[in-house]
Amino acid sequence: MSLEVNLLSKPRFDVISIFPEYLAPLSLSLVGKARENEVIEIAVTDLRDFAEGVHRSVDDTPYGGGAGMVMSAEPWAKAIDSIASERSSHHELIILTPAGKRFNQQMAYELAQRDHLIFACGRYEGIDYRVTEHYRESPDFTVREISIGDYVLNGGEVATLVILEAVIRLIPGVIGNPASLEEESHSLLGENEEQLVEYPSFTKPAQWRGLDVPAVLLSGNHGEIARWRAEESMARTKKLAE
Ligand code: JB8
Repeated sequence: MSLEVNLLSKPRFDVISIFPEYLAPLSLSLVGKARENEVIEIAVTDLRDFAEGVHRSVDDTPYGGGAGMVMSAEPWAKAIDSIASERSSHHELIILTPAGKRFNQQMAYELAQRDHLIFACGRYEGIDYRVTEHYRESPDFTVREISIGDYVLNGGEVATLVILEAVIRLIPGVIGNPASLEEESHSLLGENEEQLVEYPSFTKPAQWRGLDVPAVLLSGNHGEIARWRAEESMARTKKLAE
């Protein structure tokens, strides 16, 4: 899998939410540093800035009945159009929903090559589906409905944090040691092309609370070490399938 360099413009990430404070972790750690170093740009937009009326309402009752509220299309379209109008590039609109395609490492590699990602974080029973339909009709947008797993969150914010962390660490210049990314990108496939889990890691001391580091790792025999790690990865992957 290739990790193409973005030569034209720095990657831009927009997040739209009614709880912008939920995205505060994007100022921390590796992602926060990448922003400070201007390798990437992230902006968080409050959906309510695009809502009308004294109450700045962003939701309404569902057609067809049922519990809960649905987020109205118009504030979303105003926010998305405003964000898109600031950039000439193609826009990848990512709508978080439990009904979306399951996020995986392959998708992280794909998204890491895009210039502009817009994350729409719904709440309540989700966003009026015509928002998805509308942007799917636009040649300026690719719309992806994504889920991070088979459980239900209260909204898309935490899922967005997960996806951004997985994507941003793959962008050239974000991680200090690209050798670890290179290793990650082609070491983790088994004989049937399945994703293998990592082998276990150990550091000093060699004995700790009666537990020894596997002797092969102290042997200095790099061929033996590589073979041991591959076997551990395969055994652990098989065990997870039980
Ligand atoms: C309302 O579990 B989730 C998820 C749940 C949500 C919304 C978005 C994503 C919006 N509930 O992936």
